Formats: sequence, C-alpha cells, structure tokens
Amino acid sequence: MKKKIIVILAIMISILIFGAIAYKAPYMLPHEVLEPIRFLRDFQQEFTRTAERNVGIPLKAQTVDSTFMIEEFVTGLSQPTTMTFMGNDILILEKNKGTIRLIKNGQLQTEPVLDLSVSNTNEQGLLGILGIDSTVYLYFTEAKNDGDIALGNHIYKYKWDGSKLFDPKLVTELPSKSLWHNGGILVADSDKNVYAVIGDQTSTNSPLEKYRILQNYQSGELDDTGVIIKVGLDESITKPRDTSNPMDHYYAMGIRNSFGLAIDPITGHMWDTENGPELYDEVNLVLPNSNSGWVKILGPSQGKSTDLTLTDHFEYSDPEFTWELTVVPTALIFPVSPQFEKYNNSLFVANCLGDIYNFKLNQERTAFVFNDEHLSDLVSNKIIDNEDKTILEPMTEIIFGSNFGCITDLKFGPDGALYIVSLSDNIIYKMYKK
Ligand SMILES: [Ca+2]
Ligand SMILES: [Ca+2]
Ligand SMILES: [Ca+2]
Repeated sequence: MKKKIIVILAIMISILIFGAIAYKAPYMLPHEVLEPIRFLRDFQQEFTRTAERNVGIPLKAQTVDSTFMIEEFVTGLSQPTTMTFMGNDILILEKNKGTIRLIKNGQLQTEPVLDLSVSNTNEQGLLGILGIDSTVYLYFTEAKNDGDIALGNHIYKYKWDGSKLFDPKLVTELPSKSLWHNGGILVADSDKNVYAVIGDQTSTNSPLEKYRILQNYQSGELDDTGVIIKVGLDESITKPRDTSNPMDHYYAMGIRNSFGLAIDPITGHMWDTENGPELYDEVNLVLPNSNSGWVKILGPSQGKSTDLTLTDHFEYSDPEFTWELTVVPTALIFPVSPQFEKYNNSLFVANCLGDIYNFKLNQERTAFVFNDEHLSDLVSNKIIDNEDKTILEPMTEIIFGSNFGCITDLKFGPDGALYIVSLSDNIIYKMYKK
C-alpha cells in the first residue's frame, strides 16, 4: 500500500516538474516531446475558435465603413506574422516554421522561398520582414533547428530576384534572453534608413525580474534591449552592446514590448505601439532619442517625478494615446492610399483582439483629436459597468474594423487596398473600395 502511494506521488511530482519545464523553459525538452505538445495546443486553440464561430458569436471580419469590401485574400498560412510587397508580389512570414512564402498573382505558392531555423516559443520566431527595392531584411529568433534554444534575435539582409532570396548578410545581432518581448518589427524611412524594435527581454512583471539601464534602472549594462535600433548604421558593427558607444545605435529606449512601427509618409515622423503589462498600452509619436519611460512610467506620467536614466541622451515624452486596460496593440499604418482618401488624416492601429482603430490626426500630424470627451483626455480609462465588471470607456468613435483575430500586420498594396495579416486566423484579409 505504502509503495503504491510513493509511486503515485512520484508520478505526480514528475508530471508537475515536466509541466513546469514545458511552460518555463521549453527549449530544455527534446523536439520529439515538444512537437506533440505544440500540436495539441494549436489544435485546442483552433477547436475553441471553431466552436466560438459555431455557437454564433459574430466573428466575421467587418468594418463600420460600408463603402468597403473585405475578402479572405489568402488562406492556409501557418501563424503568419508580417508581410512585405515586392512589386505586385508579397512575401509573408510563418512564425513557428521559419518559412517565407511567396504570393504571386494572388496565389500562395506551395514551396516556401526560404526555410529558416527559428526558436519559436511564445513571442520568438520569424518575426519581421521589410523589402526595399531588391533587398529584403528579415528579423528572426535564430536557432540551429526549429524549436531549439535561441542563438539571438538576428537581422539579415538578403537579395531578391523575384523568385528566391539569396546572398544573406548578417547585419544586426540582438540578444534573445527571453521567450517574450522579442519585438521584431522593421520599418524604413524615406531615406531608406532601417529601424527595428526589440522589447525588454524579460518574461514577467515580477519585481524579482532584473531590469537594466535601458529599462530606466540605475544599474546594469547597455545590452541592446527595450530599444528601437538603427539597423546597419555601421555595417561592420553587428552588436552595438559590444562597442564603446552603443547609444549611437539606439533611436529610442525605455520600451517594454512592441509589435508596431510606422513612419508617417507626410511628416517623416516615427510612431509605435507599445504593450504594457496588464494595463497601460500605448500609441506613441517617437521622436529621435526618446525614452518611453518603462519601467518607471507606464502610460501618461501625470507629472510624476521620476528617476529616468541616460537623460543626457534620451528625453521622455508621454504617449499620444493610452488604454488603461490592455488591448494588445500591434501593427499601425498611415492610410494615404487614394482608396482611403477619407482616412488620409488618420492613423490606423490594429490589435491582437481583432480591432482596427481609426485615430484622427491634428493638422500638424503630431497628436490625435477626438470628439468624445471620454477619449479627449487621451486615455481610454477603465470603468465599472452595470454588471460590476471592469471595462474600458466606449471607443465607438475610433472603431474602424473588428473580428480580424490577432492582427500582426497592416500594409497597403500597390493597388491601394489594405492587407490585414491575422496570426490567429492564418489569413491575409484584403479591404478595398466597393
Ligand atoms: Ca524552419
Ligand atoms: Ca511610454
Ligand atoms: Ca478617458
């Protein structure tokens, strides 16, 4: 009897230990074990989504503007993250497989144009792509084999000839110390300067987590985390943190985590979205050498006296908009296409809950303007509803689209249509004028 109890206890403890490793440090487990776990997780997620659809929860992608059509432009992708137009063709990334797929004449080609090896747990994987002329930048959590421990968040420059990516050159080696906050978005200004964002490379909001100087702690090294980096500023330097002046390579600091960068084609200003912990998500105008304040300031500073670092070089500024509860903002884009003429003075911001917001810009395009008094304080505050639930102030004024799943990219095509990448739906939606 005693023996039996010991055996049962031993089994239970092993399951607990195994579960803890699988959750906290999956790279410690062999491939053969991880693959079925991942399959089960993805299957369960897909099942839940299908079940939600079947019970009639309105999940069909939609927009409040009835002059637009929405179609499922490309389906059958595997966790797509970001895309780039190469002429009329599209290159799109699959996060966990590390594959780059080509869409030609609206058709997803069967064979990937490139298959990279990536760490792919949580926010790691094949994350960012940016095409400039015949050059393609790729940002990914590099590994020896798919699912292995990360070697780093690396940015490579490839050449593109219309059917293959070749001649890779390693441009930037960012660290990968965490399964979370790996950033990955790439953007270029009109002078073809390239920027990438990386999060703070921590995993939780635990006070035990060790933050460093770029997270506004007074100690720690400049370790290329929580920054927008100037990619290839000096192509002989792949690791700014190993040089005597890493700050020269940082466009901005104090960023917790981000899935969105955009350059305003009219003003040339950079904007980003930033993700707070369970509260204080932000949209920011990001001027050169700015400090977003993490971990000392979340959302607007409200005049709080703080103790920020590197103040000789970086200047703090408040977000242009804040959600007091998280909505997981991701991609953002300036709709300057003629089809979207009505929105030419707006900024579209997507999130991972399926929404696209339409933020109207002021005349200088440096801030937002609102009619709704709830939003004109630049914060969607949390309020208590009739059922005693904590919710956000109504955002009717800024909702443009909904039910797109977890949106990870927004791009305008040469045809003027808006392309919406949904990581959770495995779809690229296309929105265009009727
Ligand atoms: Ca792969
Ligand atoms: Ca901030
Ligand atoms: Ca408010």
